[in-house]
Amino acid sequence: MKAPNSIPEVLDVASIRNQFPILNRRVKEKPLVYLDNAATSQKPQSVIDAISDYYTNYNANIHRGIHTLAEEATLAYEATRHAAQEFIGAASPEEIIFTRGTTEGINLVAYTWGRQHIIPGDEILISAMEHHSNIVPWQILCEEKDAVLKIIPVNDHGELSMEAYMELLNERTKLVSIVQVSNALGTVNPVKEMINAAHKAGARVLVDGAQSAVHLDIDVQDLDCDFFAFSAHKVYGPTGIGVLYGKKELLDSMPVFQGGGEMIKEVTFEKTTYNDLPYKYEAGTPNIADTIAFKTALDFVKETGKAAIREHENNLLDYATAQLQQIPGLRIIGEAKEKVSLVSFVIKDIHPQDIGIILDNMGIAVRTGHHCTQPLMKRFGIPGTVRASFALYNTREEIDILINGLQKAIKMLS
Ligand code: C6P
Repeated sequence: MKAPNSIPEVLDVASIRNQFPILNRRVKEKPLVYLDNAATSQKPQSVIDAISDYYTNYNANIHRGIHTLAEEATLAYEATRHAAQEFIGAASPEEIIFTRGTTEGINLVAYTWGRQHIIPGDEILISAMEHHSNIVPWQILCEEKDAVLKIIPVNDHGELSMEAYMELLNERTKLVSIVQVSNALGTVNPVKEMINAAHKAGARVLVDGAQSAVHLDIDVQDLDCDFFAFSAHKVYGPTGIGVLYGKKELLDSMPVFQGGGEMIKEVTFEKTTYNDLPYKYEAGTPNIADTIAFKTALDFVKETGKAAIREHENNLLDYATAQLQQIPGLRIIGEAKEKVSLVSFVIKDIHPQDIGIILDNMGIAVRTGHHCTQPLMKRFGIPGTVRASFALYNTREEIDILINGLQKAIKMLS
C-alpha cells in the first residue's frame, strides 16, 4: 500500500506487509484493515514457519534427552532466552523466566515474592490505569495478607499524577507495580523516575511491559526495575509465551512457584531440592514451539530496527489523532504528552460497541469496550472506548479507511 500523502516513509511498509500473510485476507468482502495490534499483533511468515519447522523437523522434549532431536530443540529453546535477554538488556539469561505471558509473570511475583515479603499493614502501590492483570493479583495478595492496595491517580489527559505518587510513597510501601504504557490510553509513564523514587522509599518495583516492549527500547538494567513482565504475542510472536525478568538476587531468594518436573534438583519423599535459575520457575514441559518462534519474532524486530518502527508508528499516531480530531462529537480519551501509537475515543451518544460492529462490516478491526481496565473507564465516566492501535505494517491509507468508516458509522447511528 502506498502512503496517500507526501510524508516520507521511514520503513519499507510494502515489503513488510508482504511478510504478513494475514494482511492479504478479506473480511466481509473488504480488504482487512487490522487496527487491533494492542490486543495482539499479527505474525510474519518467518514466525509461522519457525513453529512448523520445529514440529516438522526436530520436535522433542527439551533438557531431558541426549538424542539429536532433543539437543536441537534444547539449543533452539535456549537461544530464545538469550535473544530475550538481549531484547530487554538483562544482565544474564538466568534472569529470564519463560511464562505464558504478562499475566502469568505478574501472578508469579505475587505468589512468590509477594507471599514471602508482604505482611499486614504493608502497602502495594499501583495506578488508576492498570490492566486487570496488574490489579487482581495484588488484590488477592492484599486480602490474604491484610495489606493495603493504594492507587496513583490519573489526570484528565491520562497522565499519572507524579505529585500524588510521591506523596503516596512511604516506609510502608513494599511494592510499586506499574504499567509502562497504558493499553487503554497509550500513555507512556515515566517509569525510570518512578523506580528511582520507589527505591529511595525502600520499595521494589514491577514494570508491566505488555504494551511497551514492542514500542520502546527496553533496558531493564538502566531502568533498574526489580521485575519486568511482557508477552511475545504483542511483539509479533506467538501466544502462550512471555517473559518475566527478575533481578538474580531476588529470583534466587524467592520461594518456588509451581512444583513438578524440571524445577527440581533432587526429589525424595522426605525433601526436595530445587533447580537453579531460571529452571526453578519453569515446572513441566514448556511451550517449546512457540518459545522457539518467539526468537524469530525478536530477530524480525531487531532487523527492522526499533527506532524506525517507532518513527513510523509515531507518524501514524500523529496522522490519526489529527484526522480523528476533525470528527464532530468525537472525544479522544488519553491525550498524554508521551504516547505510543494507540488512540482511544468515544463518540457522543453512540455506544463504542455499535461503532465496532459497523467497522467490522467494513473489514476494519478495532477493539471496543473497557480493555480490561474497568477502574480507568470509571475514572473517565465512560463504559468503554473504541481503540485503534497501530503496528509497523499499518499505513496512512488504512487510517483514511478508518476515518471514512467512522463517518459512515456515525451517519448510520445518529
Ligand atoms: N492487553 C489489550 O487488548 P496477556 O494477556 O497476559 O498477554 O497480557 C495482559 C496485559 C497486561 N498488561 C497490559 C498493559 C496489557 O495491555 C495486557 C493485555 C490486551 O489491551 C488484552 S486485554
